Amino acid sequence: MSSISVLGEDEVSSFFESSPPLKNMEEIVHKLNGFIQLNSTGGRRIVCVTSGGTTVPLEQRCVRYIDNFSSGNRGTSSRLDMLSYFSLGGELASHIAGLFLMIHSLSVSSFQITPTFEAVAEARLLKLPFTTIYEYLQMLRLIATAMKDVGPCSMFYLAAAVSDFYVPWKSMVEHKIESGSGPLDIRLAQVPKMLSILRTNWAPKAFCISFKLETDSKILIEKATKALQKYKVHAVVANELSTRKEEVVVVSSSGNVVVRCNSEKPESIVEDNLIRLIVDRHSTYIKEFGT
Ligand code: 9Z3
Repeated sequence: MSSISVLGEDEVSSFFESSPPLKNMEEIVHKLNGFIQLNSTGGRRIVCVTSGGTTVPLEQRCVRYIDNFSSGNRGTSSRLDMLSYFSLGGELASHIAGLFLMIHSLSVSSFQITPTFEAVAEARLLKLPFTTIYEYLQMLRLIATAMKDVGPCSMFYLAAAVSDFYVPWKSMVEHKIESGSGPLDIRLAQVPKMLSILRTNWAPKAFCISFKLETDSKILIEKATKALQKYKVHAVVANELSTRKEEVVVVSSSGNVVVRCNSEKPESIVEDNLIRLIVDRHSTYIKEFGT
């Protein structure tokens, strides 16, 4: 078996070839390149935070769609925590700043950030909205390939809830599916996993954090461990739907770390401790790369 088929590269290529092209592709590329050029200096980091859920349209002129659950809180809170961690200094000297590319779902209202942070983030934040799985994955590929040269200073923090199943564009009906003729049968194809390709081809030197969501806590850690091994990401943040705001487990080759809110601080959120851990690990990764 060739390495190409192991990575599922054929499935990935045919997914992109058959996807409807991004409407504002040129504008996105322009913004992206400008952003990276402006910010990839002096060892600064660029973090791509994805947030929100992707949709799977059922009709090309979409009236109905299948949605992946996500309120967008994880992505937004994580980004704000990264921002305050970077701007408050601490272990990170002033010449290193946090920069953010945020893919967020249009349907997520919690994306709004406070004016104070907005001011800090100016020119340091590029927001790229997505709705469908097609838009999300095309944008992720654009970002990852554009960030390739940022090397170990780049991070992917993939908190978006990404559809596992979709209707391929070519087999999707154009017009609104007619009702009134009994039950509807839809066959969904599997969305090819892009994480391996991101790690091996798109941005191989980037620090990469993915998330694993389950509703059955009994299988969560096992699934996260499998994802870590299969996709060779640097850590998988495992969370169970009902407890995701209180607890996550960071699964990595150095062991599993349970991360919770600070019990003595009522206003504390799990992201405060999660981001500290992830940013510290990224610092170590950058140092190791440089030696
Ligand atoms: C997550 O697991 C996120 O933590 C949540 C955050 C979506 C649960 P909220 O937005 O929730 O704060 O309401 N994201 C990743 C989910 C996902 O699609 N993971 C894939 C999987 O589990 C791997 S790429 O298979």
